[in-house]
Amino acid sequence: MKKITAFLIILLFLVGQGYACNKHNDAPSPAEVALDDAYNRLYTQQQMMATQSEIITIQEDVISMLEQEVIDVTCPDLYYFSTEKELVYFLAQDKTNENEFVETTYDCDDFSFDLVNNAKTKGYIIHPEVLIEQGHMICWTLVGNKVYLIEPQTDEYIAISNLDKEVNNATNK
Ligand SMILES: [Ca+2]
Ligand SMILES: [Ca+2]
Repeated sequence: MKKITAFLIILLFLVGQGYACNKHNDAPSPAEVALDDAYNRLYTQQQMMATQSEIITIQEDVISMLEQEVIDVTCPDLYYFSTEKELVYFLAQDKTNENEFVETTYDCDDFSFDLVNNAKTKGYIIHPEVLIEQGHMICWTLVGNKVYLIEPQTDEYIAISNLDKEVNNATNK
C-alpha cells in the first residue's frame, strides 16, 4: 500500500509538472515575449545592416568607376596656360616630379605621360615631346603665345620661343 501511495504521489507530481510545462508553453511569460521580440528586432537590424553594407559597397564601386571615367574622358574644354604663374602653380601642386625614377619601368616617358594626363584632369593641355638626339622625353605646352618646355622629373621649365609674332589669345584654344 505504501508503494502504491508513493507511486501515486510521484505520478501526480509528474502530471503536475507536465501541466505546468504545457501551461508554460501555451502562455510565454512577458520576459520571454520581450526576449523573442528583442531577438527578432536584432535579426531585422542585422539584415538591414547587411543590405546597407552591400548598397554602400556598390555605391563605392560606382563612385570609383565614375571618378575614373572623369579622369579618362577627353574634356572638350582643355586650355593652354594663360600665364606663367598658372603653369608654375600647376607644376607646384602636381606630384609627378616626386615619383621615384625606375630604369625603363618608370623613366622619362612615364614621367612625361603622367604629367600630360594629370594636366588633362585639371583642364590643361600639355604634350609629350621626344628629344630624338638625347633619347629623352619631356613635355611642352603654351603659355599665352610662348612655347614652354617642361622637364616633368624636376618641374623645371623654360620658354623657348613665341608661337606667333603677335600675341593672340585666340590661338591658344
Ligand atoms: Ca610638381
Ligand atoms: Ca618607360
